[in-house]
Amino acid sequence: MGDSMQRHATVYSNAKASYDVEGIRADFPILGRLMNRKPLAYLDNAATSQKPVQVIESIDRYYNEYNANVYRGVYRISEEATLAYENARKKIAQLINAKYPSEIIFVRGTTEAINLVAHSWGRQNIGLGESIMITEMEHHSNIVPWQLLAREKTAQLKYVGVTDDARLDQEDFHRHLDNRGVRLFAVTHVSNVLGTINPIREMIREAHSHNCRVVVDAAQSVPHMPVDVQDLDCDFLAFSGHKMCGPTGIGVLYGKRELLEKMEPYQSGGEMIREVHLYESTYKDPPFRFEAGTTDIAGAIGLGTAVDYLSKIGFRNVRSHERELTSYALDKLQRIKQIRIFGPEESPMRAGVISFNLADVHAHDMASLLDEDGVAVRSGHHCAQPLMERLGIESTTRASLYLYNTEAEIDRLVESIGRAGRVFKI
Ligand code: C6P
Repeated sequence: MGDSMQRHATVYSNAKASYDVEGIRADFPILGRLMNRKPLAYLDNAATSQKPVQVIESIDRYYNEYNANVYRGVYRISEEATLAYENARKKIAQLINAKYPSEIIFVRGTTEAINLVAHSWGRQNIGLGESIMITEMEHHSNIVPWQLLAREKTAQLKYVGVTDDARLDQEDFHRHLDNRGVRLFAVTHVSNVLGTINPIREMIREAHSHNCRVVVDAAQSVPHMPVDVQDLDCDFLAFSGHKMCGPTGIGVLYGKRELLEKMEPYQSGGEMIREVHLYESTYKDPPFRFEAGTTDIAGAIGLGTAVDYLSKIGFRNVRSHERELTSYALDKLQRIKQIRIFGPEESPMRAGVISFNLADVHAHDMASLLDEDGVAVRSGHHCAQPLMERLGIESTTRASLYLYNTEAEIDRLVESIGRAGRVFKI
């Protein structure tokens, strides 16, 4: 082993030694629940994550101690609420290394963030005959808004295909860009079905050299690994709080300041205006221009606490833990007869999302049998029907991992799939 590899191995094993998964689990009350007298093995983290007691208590504290609307009151608890809300924005800016907190817009989740870009930037910048490029591995949230925009503007949708080894087809990508007229590329950082981590940094650079802006769907990346928007140089990036230990109903759109400043509002109403007259209004600067009405104050504060919680553990450690568990799971699952596992081989470019089918057992039947053993996984098309079509299937069963999962839970998943195989006589 060369010197540099030895150094890497030492650093990695130190991180492993200090990763206290049992301590982390103790922070999540729900993980103590019994299902059919078996402990809950929660393996549906791509759908939503569980919440640590620190986040639950911080939301509780807001409602118990300083519940008030933000920006609107000069009294003490309203000022406390405003401060906590704006602190959450700063924490998120720091988390993804945004240049300014004003580049962070609170929205309901990834879906709303992408819709905001489509309705505002998209309507202003996509014209007749121009193209929007997306990929075959997108979630419906990163497909349907672009279909609607393309129809409205008589623009074209171009798809980057998925290769047989579950990666984005780089030839398609370059061909579409070289054909000119592609104004926007909307791409997922991590596939919620395949677990593929896409090489978006390089793709963003290439898109920019063709005068094409890039929206990154980071719903499955920001919760699991370090993400740096300045390093990526993406124009927009969207993610959801509920997939990263935060509450539901809150998410984030990051946008470069110079783009946000030129964008029209998405929704309109209270607190996004500067002045309203009978027939016209002027708007505040971002982010307030895009946060009309009373926002999810408790949600933003809870998400801020989730960011504190995950940052204390360290996103590099979370990623290492998940990578190790994924490789453990793939190794065990591959030994099951007649199993088809989707996604790339274990590699630095694979996240902790493992979709599979066992012979011709329907994914819902598989998930129901696993549930009898207390193993919670998702089954279905995972809101990615074009990808299902590409794979020639209707559905998969999907196990998705997070910071609190253990090898023992993977063992239970594998045993339970074995039991399902016996039930279906495979
Ligand atoms: N995927 C899953 O089980 P929202 O619902 O707005 O928080 O996130 C939408 C979304 C967008 N992009 C990707 C890549 C996603 O995975 C999701 C949510 C969940 O896979 C629920 S369908």
